[in-house]
Amino acid sequence: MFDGLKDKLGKFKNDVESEAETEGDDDSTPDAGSEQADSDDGPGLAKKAALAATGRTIITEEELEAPLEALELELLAGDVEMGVAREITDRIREQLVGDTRKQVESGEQVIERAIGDALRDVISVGQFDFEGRLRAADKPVVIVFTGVNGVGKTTSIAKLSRWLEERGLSSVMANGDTYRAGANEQIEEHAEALDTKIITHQQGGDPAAVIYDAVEYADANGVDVVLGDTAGRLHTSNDLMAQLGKIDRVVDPDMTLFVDEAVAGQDATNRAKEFNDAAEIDGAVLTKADADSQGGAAISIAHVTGKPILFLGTGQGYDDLERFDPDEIVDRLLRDEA
Ligand SMILES: Nc1nc2c(ncn2[C@@H]2O[C@H](COP(=O)(O)OP(=O)(O)OP(=O)(O)O)[C@@H](O)[C@H]2O)c(=O)[nH]1
Ligand SMILES: [Mg+2]
Repeated sequence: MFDGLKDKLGKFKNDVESEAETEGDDDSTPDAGSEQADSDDGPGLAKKAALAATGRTIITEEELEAPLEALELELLAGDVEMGVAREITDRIREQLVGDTRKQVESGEQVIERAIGDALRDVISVGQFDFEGRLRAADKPVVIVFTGVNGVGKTTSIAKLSRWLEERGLSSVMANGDTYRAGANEQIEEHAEALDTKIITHQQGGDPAAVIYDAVEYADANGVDVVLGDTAGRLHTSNDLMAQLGKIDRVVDPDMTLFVDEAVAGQDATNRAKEFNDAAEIDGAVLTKADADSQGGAAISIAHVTGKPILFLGTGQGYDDLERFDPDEIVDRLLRDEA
């Protein structure tokens, strides 16, 4: 997961190092040859950064310019949204240039922390305690899932039903996808496998009505959470997008979660924005992260929409759902082993 992105960040660290060494060559040479070998190159940026940590020297903007520009291009090539790539490099620059630090740490640590802080700031926008919010809310909590075709909405609902059950919260699924032939059978299969109650209407029915029925069922039976599926639709289809607005008004869900696949990269980021405009979302589920090396959508969606990524889909099984934890993601991206 996100291995390509990880490589890019590793490359940036190396670039900063070699850039600093080249800069070092331009300096007037210290007492020729009498010192240890590494003094020939002048202090590497890692060393400078370490000195910066003690407040003794500072990293200059010039030294960072080329590596940061390369990083920005790499991020863009990795489908990170333009504003987000800029934000990340700006933050790294801000943190590294001219900063004086009290704690003693290695230069590599200083650089790594600057990258980590920049990423964390960008991807943790809007994060909230999903489970805590569910527990605190009046029951049933109604969650509606939106997104384009085939991205994993129905699968994510099934996974979330399992996730909730493991935490002692009961759920009922509602098949608001009254559009696609076979949608009822598909979700019924999941419901059976998971032993979860499912409410369906016949094909062509009103999606809002199905979800509404499920809310009544949950009310009457003390079920904690209603998981409302919707038909996949293109964000460019005005009618279908307007229908989402109608579901929103009729059902008045506690949460609307936008689902998209990580592999869609920049497209997923753009669609998140469009769906948020049609029926305001509270967060996103990013599926197929197991197949995505770029990480562009994972890095961009929260910053662009102001709404957090709440879950990652990491496979086709019911247990392949992870809470999106910004700290853990950043750790994973900066960890050294391959
Ligand atoms: N590898 C992988 N596959 C996934 C993941 N989530 C869903 N899928 C697969 O993606 C395909 C589509 O999933 P669905 O849940 O049917 O997608 P949908 O958004 O409900 O599709 P429509 O209802 O047609 O719009 C299925 O084959 C799923 O098994 C994931 O996290 N990883
Ligand atoms: Mg579906």
